[in-house]
Amino acid sequence: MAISLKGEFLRRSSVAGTRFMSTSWFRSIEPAPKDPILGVTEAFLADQSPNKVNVGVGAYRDDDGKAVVLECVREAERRIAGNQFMEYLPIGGSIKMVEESLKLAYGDNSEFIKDKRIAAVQALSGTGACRLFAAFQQRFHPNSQIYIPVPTWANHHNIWRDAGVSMKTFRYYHPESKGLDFEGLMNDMKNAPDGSFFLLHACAHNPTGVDPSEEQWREISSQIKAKGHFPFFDMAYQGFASGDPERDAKAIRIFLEDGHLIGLAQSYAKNMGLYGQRVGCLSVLCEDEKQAVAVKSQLQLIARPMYSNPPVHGALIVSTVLGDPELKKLWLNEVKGMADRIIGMRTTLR
Ligand code: IK2
Repeated sequence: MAISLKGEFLRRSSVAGTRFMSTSWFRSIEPAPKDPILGVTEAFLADQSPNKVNVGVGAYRDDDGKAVVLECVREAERRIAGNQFMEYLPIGGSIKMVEESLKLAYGDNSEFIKDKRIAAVQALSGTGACRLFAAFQQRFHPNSQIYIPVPTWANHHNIWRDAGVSMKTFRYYHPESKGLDFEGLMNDMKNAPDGSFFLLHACAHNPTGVDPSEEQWREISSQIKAKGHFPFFDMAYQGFASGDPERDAKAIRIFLEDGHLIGLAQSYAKNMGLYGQRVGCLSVLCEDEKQAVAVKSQLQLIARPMYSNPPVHGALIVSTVLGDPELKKLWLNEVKGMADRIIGMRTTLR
């Protein structure tokens, strides 16, 4: 009934009130402010200066300022070419890509993978993984908050805000020492209500580049455990901090050793140079397999009306590279090459 009345209204208004309808819907909408990071890229593209440098979004460039496609990715592309698979992936994405992602983060021989305790889905890169987790948090812990470091990647604010999760902050960077405000961080964790959600950058903290030492991670892990907080790791740069993805997963491994349940966002934008392919993974370590099955099914339920299922091509590249020992070895060399060059350039600049 309601539908037919609406149809009747639209039919009449299309005769008498077309002008009214077509001009009124969006009249009160003001232009949105430009994104502080991607807005710089827009300004960069519009600028005619031959000497321009883009200091906005972090994307790796070679000595000529050119975008880089990794050799392992080129080879994976050659192998994928002619692959006729263009159908929809399942809602949770490529099983092979997800398996390889879990090995990278949790360890090749992780007991949690063997015990099927990890609920994991392919995500729309790191941003999509964070957004999916934020929606999951909002759905199952609607009164919870997320504590985010000061400062953090600007988009974290938008992600949790748009998911309807309220945010609090914890101290992270100490401007005077240009290092970690470890005392402030520990105090803020201690003073947060028990059972709060904490967002942690697993390595290569954006924007400061300041990471806790291994010893500090151990203390952070103990504090989080003592307070019953939930650690959610955003790992957008695995391999970029030290040149070795295993080493960069150290914080996660410490939390796993300490018996935490964790959430984790992974991205292949930077470490495989797959920026525009939007390929990543969201995982949640659960108490047992039954819980992991339930959590995964709920993540899929959230994803289905948002984007239905993730894109195929990037997932095929990742699973081809990480699933082949030779290509994986090449990738590890290339990651190290990029990380060493970044570290070297920063030292020179300083
Ligand atoms: N999390 C952090 C901490 C990041 O730095 C990024 C990447 N930032 O640069 C790209 C941007 O500003 O959009 C991400 C997550 C997510 O990156 P992606 O969604 O490209 O994997």
